[in-house]
Amino acid sequence: MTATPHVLDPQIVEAVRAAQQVMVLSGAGMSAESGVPTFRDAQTGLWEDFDPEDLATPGAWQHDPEFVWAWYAWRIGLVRGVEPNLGHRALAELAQLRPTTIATQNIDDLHERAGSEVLAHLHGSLFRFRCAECGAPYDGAVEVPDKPVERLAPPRCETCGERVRPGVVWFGEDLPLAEFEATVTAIENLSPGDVALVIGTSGVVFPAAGLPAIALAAGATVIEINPQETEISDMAHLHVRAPVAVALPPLVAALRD
Ligand code: BJW
Ligand code: ZN
Repeated sequence: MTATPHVLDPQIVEAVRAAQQVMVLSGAGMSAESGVPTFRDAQTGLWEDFDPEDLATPGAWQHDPEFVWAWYAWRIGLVRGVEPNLGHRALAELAQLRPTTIATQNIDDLHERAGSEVLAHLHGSLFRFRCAECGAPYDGAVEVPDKPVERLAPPRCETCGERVRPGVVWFGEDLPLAEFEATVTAIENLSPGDVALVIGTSGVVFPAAGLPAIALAAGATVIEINPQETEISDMAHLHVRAPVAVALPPLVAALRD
């Protein structure tokens, strides 16, 4: 006998079915089943002795830009080599069934490659670069070695000749203001009966971790999809304790009927 997957908890299906708007707030767990390690997973290979929280900082870049650039180059290669998972694809289908807005903390492009439009990449993108000195965007070539290397010289800015840096948001840096404000506005515009899906985030990094509270204040039903309990679990009305590629396809399929 096949057990009914608890993701099909009728309350969850009914909540999403009744929603006029769905807001998706995704984090690293969204891409885990594509083969992208979550941020707080143990790192492997050359970076196993380093805590990503120490590498994703302006201080790490100041101290050793070639080491930090090599880490990002490796991650660019990793993401280019993987595919959106069934969870990403289900969300792209959800947008055909209900008005759906996605704001992600992820710097990968897997939502877009699954066919979703993304309102905001709150922590930037692996595929955007800018000068660390003058801030000019950099569209030139970026070398991605076949194998991980410990150090790699970042490209040089075409305007001022200084180093180009990843277009991501490190600790202590500002989020892209327009994208953050658009996200807050989209959440504030939710109405009672609408749904916020909080997917695959540990809820420890602010201000993104504060967004579910805004959805709650707007009266939306907050649904957490995460195999683990998190810092923001208490805020959610409903929980799906399953990985995204297991949780989302049956939920979206149930809406289709
Ligand atoms: C699955 C799964 C599966 C696994 N299916 N789920 C208030 C209080 C305290 C501190 C602060 C505060 N406000 C600001 C701060 C300081 C700081 C901060 O938050 N520090 C805390 C750590 C204490 N924040 C900042 O400095 C931010 N800047 C800022 O606030 O500027 C002021 C400002 C405010 C408002 C507007 C404008 C400006 C910047 C934060 C930058 C974060 N950057 C990083 C690195 C990006 C580049 C890179 O990747 O290299 O972003 S850190 C890292 O954490 C990355 C992630 O996006 C982010 C969040 O991680 P996430 O997504 O939650 O992943 P994990 O790994 O933590 O969790 C994965 C989850 O998935 C787990 O729960 C698993 O169970 C689950 N999972 N498999 C579903 N298959
Ligand atoms: Zn420059």
